[in-house]
Amino acid sequence: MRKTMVAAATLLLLATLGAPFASAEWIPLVKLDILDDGNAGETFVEDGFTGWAPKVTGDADPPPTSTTIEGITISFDVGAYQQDRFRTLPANTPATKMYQDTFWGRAADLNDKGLDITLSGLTAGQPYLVALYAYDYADWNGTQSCDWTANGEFAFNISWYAEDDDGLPIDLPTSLDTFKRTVVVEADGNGEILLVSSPGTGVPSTTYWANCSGLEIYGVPEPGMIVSLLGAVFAGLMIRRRK
Ligand SMILES: [Ca+2]
Ligand SMILES: [Ca+2]
Repeated sequence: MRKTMVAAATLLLLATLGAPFASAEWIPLVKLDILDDGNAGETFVEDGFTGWAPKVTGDADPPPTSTTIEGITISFDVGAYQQDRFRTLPANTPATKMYQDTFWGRAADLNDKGLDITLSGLTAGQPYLVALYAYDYADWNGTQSCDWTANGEFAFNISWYAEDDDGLPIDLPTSLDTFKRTVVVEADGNGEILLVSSPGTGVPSTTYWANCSGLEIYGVPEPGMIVSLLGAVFAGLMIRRRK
């Protein structure tokens, strides 16, 4: 009887301890600053991030370009054309190193696909927090707006007001988070998360480009870590009983 009560109390304690690990404790797995391949040295990489300059070709409909970090592969697939850009931001702009360089994917006419991002090598069914950074002040007259889905569900919109002919930016980042959006999504049965871009309100699909300036992936602790923690708590309880 007493053993049963101890076991029940232990299970309750374990469930209580385990709960925060299921939802709140995000562990950074990948922190990626997208670079322009003509400006790809360490000096261009945002503090705390890994730099990656995706391969850019002038070819129409090029194959996806990818990198693998800590076993997670990040792959960029464009609708028709790809470009990278390096923009000089005004002096003292916050998070300049993150936002001055970006990768773009352009749709073919009548094709909504600008840039799609596949994250693979994840654990099937596990939740991940994904953060996307996107900004680039030039090339657009008016609002640049992009909607993103994650594994088929709407994730977020990223938009800003771009330069209007004088070459000077209007919207500027005021912190690292200004043009960062996040979503929590479960990896599918293949351990993948697919981020798909489409034109936001007011952006015609025929002139549409989507971009990525940086990317972060956070995961929860593996189940094995929670089991180890719970085992330690259980062992502690048994030691206390023996005293
Ligand atoms: Ca950078
Ligand atoms: Ca960047």
